[in-house]
Amino acid sequence: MPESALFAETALLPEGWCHNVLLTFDADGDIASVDVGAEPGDAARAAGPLLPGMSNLHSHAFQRAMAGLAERAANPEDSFWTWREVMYGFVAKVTPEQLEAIAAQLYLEMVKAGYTAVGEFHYLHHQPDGTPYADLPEMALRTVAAARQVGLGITQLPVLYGYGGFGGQPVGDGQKRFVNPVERFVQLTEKLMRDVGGDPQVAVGIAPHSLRAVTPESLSQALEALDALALDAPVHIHIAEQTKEVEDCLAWCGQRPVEWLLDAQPVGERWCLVHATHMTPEETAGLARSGAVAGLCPTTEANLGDGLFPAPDYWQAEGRWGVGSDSHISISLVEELRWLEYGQRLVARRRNMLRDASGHVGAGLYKAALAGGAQALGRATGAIAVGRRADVVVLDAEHPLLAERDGDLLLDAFVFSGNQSLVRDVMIGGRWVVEQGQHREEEAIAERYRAALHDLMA
Ligand code: NGQ
Ligand code: ZN
Repeated sequence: MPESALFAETALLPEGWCHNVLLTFDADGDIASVDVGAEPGDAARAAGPLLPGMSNLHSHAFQRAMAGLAERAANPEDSFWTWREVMYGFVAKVTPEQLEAIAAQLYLEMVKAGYTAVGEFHYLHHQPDGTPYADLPEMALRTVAAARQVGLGITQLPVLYGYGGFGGQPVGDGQKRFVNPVERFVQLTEKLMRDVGGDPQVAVGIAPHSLRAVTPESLSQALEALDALALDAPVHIHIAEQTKEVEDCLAWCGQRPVEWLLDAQPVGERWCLVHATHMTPEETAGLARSGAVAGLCPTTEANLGDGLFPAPDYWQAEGRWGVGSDSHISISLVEELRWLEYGQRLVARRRNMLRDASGHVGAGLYKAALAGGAQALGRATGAIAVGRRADVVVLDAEHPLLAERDGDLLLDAFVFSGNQSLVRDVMIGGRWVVEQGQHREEEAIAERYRAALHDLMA
């Protein structure tokens, strides 16, 4: 049952930390009113400080099931590209039932970490031999079913994948489950939109996989088709993650990936450029100016040896950004945020680098990622305010780590010292999804995940 009201002694609102906050919700799970300095009346009471829930803007759900399988040295030249071969071997076998079981376990871990929405960058479309399923968006719908089971908000981003490298190179065997001609990709997206339409917990955008996997023509065609369906739907793309990708792009067109995209497409607020690791100062400034979101995935970028995002320049230019757990080597919101800062500290040999006007680094990171994540996923989330989704996180006020911490200091402690989860309760769309650190279907979801892994690893 959805709650109709919630009272919190302290809550992070857009104007800052406020006391005695009473929220009411409508039947769809949107926030209908916010009153500060209110009486609780008979509203449910939050057991600790209330935060807006975080968006996880970049996920490949199936990869959760291979976390740890690519950490064994096989070749002195192990790299992103050899990891990708391991990943292709793994993805070759996953069935629709297994994908749903893996995604449910993953999304359960996400809500327990304090994520209240996910952007599922989904390219595992077809059967192992590349034949489409009878229902084109079968696999995409499995991730939606998993999100619904857990109660997580989802922006499904079906991926356009057509080629194996810049300039329209043919795909390899490991990529055949991903491939659609543009026309069939548009059919898949349309069918998906129709099947999930009207559910406030679900949105649909599109994701051209990368400049390696599309041509300028197919990219433009897909964007035109999306415009005909939904003008403001999100568009996500992997970009400039690896130096080899930058070199190959230069060899193909004489421009760098971010430079090319900013020139070729009207990159703006509906866009999310995932990674954007390798940029010149001009590209960094251009991306910030565009109003698009940089989709940063620090634990995956570290795990895959991508390089370091030029965060100091991007912060200087007031660029927008959010975080994603991407390959799911870690499902820890605080780890994503703190590694963004730690990467910079290790290189610059300084401290407190990615700061905002408040000077509170943890709090500043949390607030910026809230705004950027919500923008990238195209749903009304990311703030405790009228008209936004009732997606909130209650921190564990009784935890010793949070003793004598409040306001932005509380967020600094959450981000930098939380390893055991400091998330107590999570409400999504007005429904309690996590209570006292537990999800109602935890056991059943884990059991189904173990069974899927047993079959997959056989
Ligand atoms: C992916 N993941 O699509 O899962 C990619 C690897 C590629 C990341 N880039 C494959 N982290 O980029 O070709
Ligand atoms: Zn990715």
